[in-house]
Amino acid sequence: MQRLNQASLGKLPATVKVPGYVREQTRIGIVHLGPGAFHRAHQAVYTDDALAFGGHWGICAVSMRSRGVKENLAEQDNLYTLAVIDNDSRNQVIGAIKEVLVLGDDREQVMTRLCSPETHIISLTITEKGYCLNGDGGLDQTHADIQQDLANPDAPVSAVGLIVLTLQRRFAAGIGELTVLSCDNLADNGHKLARAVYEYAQLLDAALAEQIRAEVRFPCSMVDSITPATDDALKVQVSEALGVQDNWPIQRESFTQWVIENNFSGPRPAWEQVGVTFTDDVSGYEKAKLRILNGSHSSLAYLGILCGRETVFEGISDPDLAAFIDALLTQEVIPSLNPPAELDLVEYKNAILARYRNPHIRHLLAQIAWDGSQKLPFRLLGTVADNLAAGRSVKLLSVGVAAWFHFLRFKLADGSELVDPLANVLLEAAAKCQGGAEDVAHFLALGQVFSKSLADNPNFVSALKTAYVQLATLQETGAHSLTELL
Ligand code: CS2
Repeated sequence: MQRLNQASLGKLPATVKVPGYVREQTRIGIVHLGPGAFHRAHQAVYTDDALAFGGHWGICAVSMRSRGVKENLAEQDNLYTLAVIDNDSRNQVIGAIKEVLVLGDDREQVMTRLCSPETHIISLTITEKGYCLNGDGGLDQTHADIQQDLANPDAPVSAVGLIVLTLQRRFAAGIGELTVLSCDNLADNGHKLARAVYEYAQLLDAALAEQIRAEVRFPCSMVDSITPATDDALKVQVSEALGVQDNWPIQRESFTQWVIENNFSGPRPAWEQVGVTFTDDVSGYEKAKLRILNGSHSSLAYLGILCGRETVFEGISDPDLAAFIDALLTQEVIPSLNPPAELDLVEYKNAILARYRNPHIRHLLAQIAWDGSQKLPFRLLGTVADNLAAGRSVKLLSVGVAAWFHFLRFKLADGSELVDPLANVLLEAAAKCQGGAEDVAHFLALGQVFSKSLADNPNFVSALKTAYVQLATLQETGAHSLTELL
């Protein structure tokens, strides 16, 4: 079967949407760090649609480590298919990514792109762990990548180090204008990235740090679309629909949302023409999404796995798990939020739970369970801290955190890989557990995850211990025992 590429683009069925601009004539204006499935299903799609409104906004995608995206897209002229898997399923070929580079292999080309005067935006989806942050949201100077970069500032391996080197060279060439756009699931993502970049630059050159603070913009953004990992079934389904072989399609639900802070130092694509919301304050949208969607995702992942469920759909289809998640959001998450006037949180919560019930999407709980040490601080622990400070309940939030503890013990016993940058210390903590309430102290001692104020809070510790003991038999009793927690 012929491959999907520039030559076969004109032979696709009329039902397949193809780039609405002259791709060969479009130059690169964005460098994106971390071109995983989410970037290719979300920002690259918005940008592909926006290119129909003009401008040179082709994307140079830079993988920080893996070669997979470059190797798989190279034979397709970097074209791939977005398969929207929903009631209104459709296929769209995305052409916005013009070039894929790997930092370790193509460092010189990467720097050329980053330092080009035609590059106006650096965007990132490097996941929470890619920011090298410590427990209070600042740069973790002890992080191995940061240590490496401070010792070798001209050959950075971290996103922070690469951004600072880029800015240093752009300033030296008189190209100060640049916007750095975080598209990751962190609260205050742009501010956190700016702080990490500033703190790293200060360690190298205080004047550079000040120039970055004065001239470079780091807008916050909220991103949302459920994007399960690509599997073989998708490759077969898409290749049959297109009539050509696409070895690297991506899938997502129909719902997609991008809210970006109005804070650019130069030009940008016409994203507002294709459904992106621009606002002066992203925080209300961002916190609501992180706490309602991602907080329920993580709670459902750990509880669902302990109850033997494999996908989000299976988990939310269990009436006891669904009742628990709804109670968690209604009783403890929504009261912690102060949303924009136009955002009705009950409607928003119900719409998210309806998205979980999409029978067409096979979203693995095991994928959501990755990197819990990096996710839970933003998804559950921030809500815990706010509720404790306000005298509100943390009982159900603690169930999600305690379920993570049991999940860690399950992974230790099971011997399967724990995907988490802190896997070793997490499994060491799990190994100290005996099964009783005192186990909680071993996890709370992990300062990279739990702030001292949280770990020492008697109300939180008590709620965690109660939940931990109640969940101890969940794998045997099943989700019905969750009803006793409500
Ligand atoms: C999920 C997110 O994998 C996970 O941790 O919770 O990727 C989630 O699907 C997206 O944030 C939805 O916008």
